[in-house]
Amino acid sequence: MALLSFERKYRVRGGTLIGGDLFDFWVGPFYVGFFGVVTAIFASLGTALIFYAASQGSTWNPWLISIAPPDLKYGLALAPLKEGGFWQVITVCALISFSSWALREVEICRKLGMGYHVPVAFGMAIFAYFTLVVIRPVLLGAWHWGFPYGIFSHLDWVSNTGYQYLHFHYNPAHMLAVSFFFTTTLALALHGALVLSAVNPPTGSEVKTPEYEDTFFRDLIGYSVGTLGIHRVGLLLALNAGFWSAVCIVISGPLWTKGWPEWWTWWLNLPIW
Ligand code: BCL
Ligand code: BCL
Ligand code: BPH
Repeated sequence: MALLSFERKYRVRGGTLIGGDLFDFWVGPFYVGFFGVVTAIFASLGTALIFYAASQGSTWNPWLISIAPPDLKYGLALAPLKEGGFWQVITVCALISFSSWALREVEICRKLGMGYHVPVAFGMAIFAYFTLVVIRPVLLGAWHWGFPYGIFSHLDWVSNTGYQYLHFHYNPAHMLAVSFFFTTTLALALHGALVLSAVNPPTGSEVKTPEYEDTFFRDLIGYSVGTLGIHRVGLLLALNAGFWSAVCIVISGPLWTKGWPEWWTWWLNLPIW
């Protein structure tokens, strides 16, 4: 492997968060670590439970398999396995495996002496999931409000939840989240294209320096955010997309129970129009 000379320097013990030398080794290219073992156990357990719950259901059609959260009557209590209990246990397995995955990223960062930007960013995705299946259901008083684990059924949940508020596009936080997702893609399209245009020229022509990249944007829009700056912008955009997504769903129900178009009444009735 091309990186081997470098790897000899960092493939050393230490930097673990707990357990000292326990599981502090690599398997092929993969760093294991205590959290690697925890992730593997809970990811396998959760996946096995999905298959077991599916075997108790009515179909093996992958599009239709669905493990539903408990009925409303169970509130925030534990439900019998086949009536939402599977969903509850799978949710716990998922949360543990996602968090351990993030902590394994932290240990890798520590070994490499790098910043924790990647696990922090992943934390935003975990936070969005946690908001969907824990924070909002707890605020609404029942696990029932989590989303079902099925390829089609989770889309049904999104659609139904959207229409429950008449027109989800009028949710102001959803507007922000959608705009951030679009802007993130815009930024990545420009960044990916710009870098390739400079450092992957046709055979025979020279690789261009960052000054060329900066000049391109100064010529085009009068300003270049710079080679380091663009990564800050990208990270900020992506984290905001995740953050406002979590906000848009947690305020739907716990804060606003009517249709979202109605929320705009105060604004449309301002005496300035
Ligand atoms: Mg969803 C679509 C997974 C939460 C709205 N969603 C998808 C599919 C995939 C999926 C089946 C493609 C996603 C993708 O490319 O992402 N959704 C998924 C997961 C969660 C989730 C795992 C989760 O939180 C744990 N989805 C939600 C919440 C909604 C939601 C509830 C707001 C975010 N989702 C939608 C909508 C759509 C999807 C709307 C679609 O149109 C699309 C679809 O086609 O559905 C049929 C980007 C990530 C990657 C490219 C990385 C690779 C991810 C792979 C593809 C995930 C595979 C999941 C696997 C089938 C699930 C089980 C895991 C095993 C048991 C281990
Ligand atoms: Mg909407 C949510 C865009 C129309 C109802 N909607 C969202 C947001 C996003 C969006 C802003 C989902 C992203 C997200 O949360 O990611 N909606 C969007 C757009 C339109 C749109 C662009 C459009 O019309 C162009 N929405 C509508 C219509 C409504 C509607 C009007 C339906 C009729 N929308 C809703 C509802 C919701 C959204 C309801 C939400 O609940 C959702 C939201 O904000 O949720 C927070 C966050 C990412 C995650 C949750 C994924 C977490 C992944 C975890 C941590 C890791 C998974 C690992 C996996 C299992 C591993 C697999 C195995 C490996 C591959 C090996
Ligand atoms: O390793 C990674 O990437 C390579 C991490 C990751 C990340 C990271 C990582 O570092 C970052 C920074 C993000 N995601 C960021 C973001 C965005 C913004 C903050 C946001 C838009 C987003 N990720 C979204 C998503 C989505 C969407 C939109 O749906 C998906 C599907 C993912 N991210 C997926 C992933 C994984 C590829 C990876 C990652 N994002 C995390 C891998 C991981 O945690 O592995 C450990 C767990 C398993 C191997 C399996 C666990 C199985 C469970 C126990 C059972 C399944 C339960 C599940 C709830 C069922 C769902 C069924 C669906 C059909 C609904």
